[in-house]
Amino acid sequence: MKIAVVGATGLVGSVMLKVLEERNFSIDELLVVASERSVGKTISFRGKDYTVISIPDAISERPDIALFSAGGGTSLEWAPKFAEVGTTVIDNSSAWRMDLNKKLVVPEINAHQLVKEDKIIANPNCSTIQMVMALAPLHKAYKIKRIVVSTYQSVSGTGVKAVEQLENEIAGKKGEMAYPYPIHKNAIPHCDVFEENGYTKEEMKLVRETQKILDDTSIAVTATAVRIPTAGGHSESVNVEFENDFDLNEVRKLLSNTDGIVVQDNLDVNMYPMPIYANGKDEVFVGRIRRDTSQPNSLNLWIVSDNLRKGAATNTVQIAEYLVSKGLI
Ligand code: A2P
Ligand code: 11C
Repeated sequence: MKIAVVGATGLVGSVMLKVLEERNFSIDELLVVASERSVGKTISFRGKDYTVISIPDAISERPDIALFSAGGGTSLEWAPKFAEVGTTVIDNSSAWRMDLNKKLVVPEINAHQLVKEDKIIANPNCSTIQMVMALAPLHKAYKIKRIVVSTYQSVSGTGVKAVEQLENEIAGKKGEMAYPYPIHKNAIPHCDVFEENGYTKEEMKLVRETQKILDDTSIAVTATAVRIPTAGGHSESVNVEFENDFDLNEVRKLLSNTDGIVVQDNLDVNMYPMPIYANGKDEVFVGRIRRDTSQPNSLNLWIVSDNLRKGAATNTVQIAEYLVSKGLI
């Protein structure tokens, strides 16, 4: 298997390499790819140094799989060119997610839709992935009517500059600003850009991607996405109304029995998910599971996951693993 990691010098790209290493993904040849600025730099993988190459050079190598995390523009321009030479692209940007001809995949939920002909496969947004991971088994059991979600997103979701802004502010140093306001000691209700409807793009990803992944446009979703001064790991308060009533113990059992979900919910010992513990892990952590007593058939959940792992790199590598295991490459 010849694998290219496009955006290998970036935050997500470097976690992709780490995850490929940890999961022992079978690689005969690795291509590390970034912008012209980085060509010639070296990146270490499994104890060996690899030289960063450009996208055109990577395409001429015709890799079997290209894991992309190099921004939407790069992906729009270059993913089709990889596909033309027979490479299967798994793209972490927002470029292809809502394209009617592209699949938006969380392996635990809908990888079974994938076929050999899918040459550009979209990886969902981090805040969507962790939410649908917890909601998919509940949707199957009780049918979701409406979701109200508020997010508490870490600075690593924005990128290196935002991580540096937080570190500088904590250290009392001046530096470049990734956000329009200080993030240290603050909460900014503004993730990604604003759309005409008054919501941010991040909030609308939670609406549109959830409906696409759960394959049900009747699910009503409303979201508020907030940036908070955590280094890594997104948290979400999720209120969900079902068509049918549920039993809380059954909800706990369904979540506990779902691959990739860890239930952390024991109030006697103050056990609930938190980003400092979810950071660096591949699972989605769910806690504070309780009935919404203000209306029938409604549930509250607190969902936390590492946005760079299950929210990005791990999910992408899992899609690649699925393709290989099913002979779709
Ligand atoms: P580079 O480091 O050379 O700029 P992040 O998400 O952390 O900002 O990282 C973005 C990644 O995408 C980096 O690896 C970056 O490479 C890469 N990248 C950005 N623009 C391009 C481009 N036009 N062609 C190839 N790689 C790109
Ligand atoms: C954030 N979810 O934390 C974003 C980062 O659509 O892939 C990833 C943006 C995207 O701000």
